[in-house]
Amino acid sequence: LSTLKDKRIVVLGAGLTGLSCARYLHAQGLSFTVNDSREKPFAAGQYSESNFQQDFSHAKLVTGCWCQESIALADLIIASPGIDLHSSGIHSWINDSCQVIGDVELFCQVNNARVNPMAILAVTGSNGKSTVVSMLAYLAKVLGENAQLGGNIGQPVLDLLMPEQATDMVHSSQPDLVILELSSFQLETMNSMKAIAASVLNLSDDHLDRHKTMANYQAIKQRIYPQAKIAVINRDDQATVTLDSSQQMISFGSDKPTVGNFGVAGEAGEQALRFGEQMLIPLDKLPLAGMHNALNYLAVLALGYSAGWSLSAMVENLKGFSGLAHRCQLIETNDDIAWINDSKATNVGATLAAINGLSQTKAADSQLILILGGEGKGADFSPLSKAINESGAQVIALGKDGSQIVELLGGTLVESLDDAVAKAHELATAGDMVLLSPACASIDMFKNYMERGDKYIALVHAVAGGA
Ligand code: UMA
Ligand code: ADP
Repeated sequence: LSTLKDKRIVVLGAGLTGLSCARYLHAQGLSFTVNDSREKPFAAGQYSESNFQQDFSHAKLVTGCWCQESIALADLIIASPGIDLHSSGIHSWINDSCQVIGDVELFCQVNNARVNPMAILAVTGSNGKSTVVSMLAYLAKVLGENAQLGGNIGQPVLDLLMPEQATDMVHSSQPDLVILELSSFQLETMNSMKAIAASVLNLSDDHLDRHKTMANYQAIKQRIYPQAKIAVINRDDQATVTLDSSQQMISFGSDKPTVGNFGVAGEAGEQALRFGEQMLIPLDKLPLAGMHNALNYLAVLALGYSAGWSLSAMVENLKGFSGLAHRCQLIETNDDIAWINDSKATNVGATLAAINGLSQTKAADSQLILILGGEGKGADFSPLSKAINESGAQVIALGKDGSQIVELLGGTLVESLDDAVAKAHELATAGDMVLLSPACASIDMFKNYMERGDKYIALVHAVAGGA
């Protein structure tokens, strides 16, 4: 890090990422500026400007606008992933010799320079990232690996380099292996990762408000492969295949696998995960339902296998991971209606997976009531129409893009989540399923998808009883 000494460093954003950068740079004895364009960047009650100055005595904090002077003079800019340098107008101020990176790129550069770099397994994709990395972390723990999660899942990676600085007290020692969840925003500024294996799980329309075209979004996701030894690709989704045909590859998919690859085989109702000819475990013995979760299990096995973990030990322990909250989660109620919270379905691909996966689990003569809507991030909702027609789902839509959804897919437009649950309660009878799987981000009405999911659970309990 001697190369950072005397450099003018600017950290853009003072959220989770920006503060982790500040902690790291401060621990190295470096001076830097943190610039956040919002008047009050810190969540009320959690942190304050005076805390900032106390914690980071050599740092300058600029809030309320982008600081053109600092940005124009910077030698190194560490940008938080949520900041779009192009649409914020910052880009034109950056001088030609300035390096622009993100926190994960800085982490990789520092890690590569260590005597014993931490090994990395990296996962990206439009959907299933958090499920896959959490399952990997669960297996790593059971198998006795010294591994930790980092990245987009909510654990800024730089904190993993200095466990003694971590605010959450979880990281008491440095891991040997980091399981990285990477967003397209993070991959945009990365090129130094040296992962054992990496996967683009799948690709569907998301974040096009920032990336503009699917081709651009796909190219950014594909940046993960040249930064990994083994590419773990999804045979069902051509867009996930590495462009370097000479790269070592392991594939997974919903069809029968060839030798050395992962897949699914067997008659309907008797399907099982497979590794080549080897039957691993029947799907109905696994807690997470739906073909999308079968693919998630296979991706986990392929990544763990790439890291040299025992296949039989992984398979034996798959049942112990019961999934994450807000992903196709059944709410306990006192009525005979299956109320499902899939608030994390913030894009069309996730909602399609929920409709296709869950409609198989309900009785044929029962109805599916689907709550959609929120901030659509520029997505095209028309791919939902086939699944909605085939499942006979009745749509209730809300939020910023609710009217666009009703215009395209039919259904009832409501004002709020309260109204959506009230309407669903009015329509549903015993045996039916009510699925909140919005295909949209929540930020037009809620702080985040967790707040939306928690509110839904509370509203459901109010009308249907239960915990
Ligand atoms: N900011 C500005 N001006 C702007 C926009 C933002 O100053 O125009 C400031 C905000 O005031 C705030 C800071 O930037 O202080 C926030 O930066 P950020 O949006 O990058 O968020 P962080 O808190 O640093 O969290 C980021 C990821 N957020 C995004 O990519 C939007 C988190 O992923 C991630 O967990 C965290 O780093 C740790 O790595 C969240 C996410 O929504 C979960 N990710 C997207 C997704 O999963 O779809 C990509
Ligand atoms: P991410 O971290 O990529 O957002 P999550 O595991 O949090 O992924 O799941 C987000 C949403 O995507 C949930 O609604 C979940 O049910 C759905 N999902 C999970 N895995 C897949 C998959 N392989 N394909 C499509 N949708 C999926």
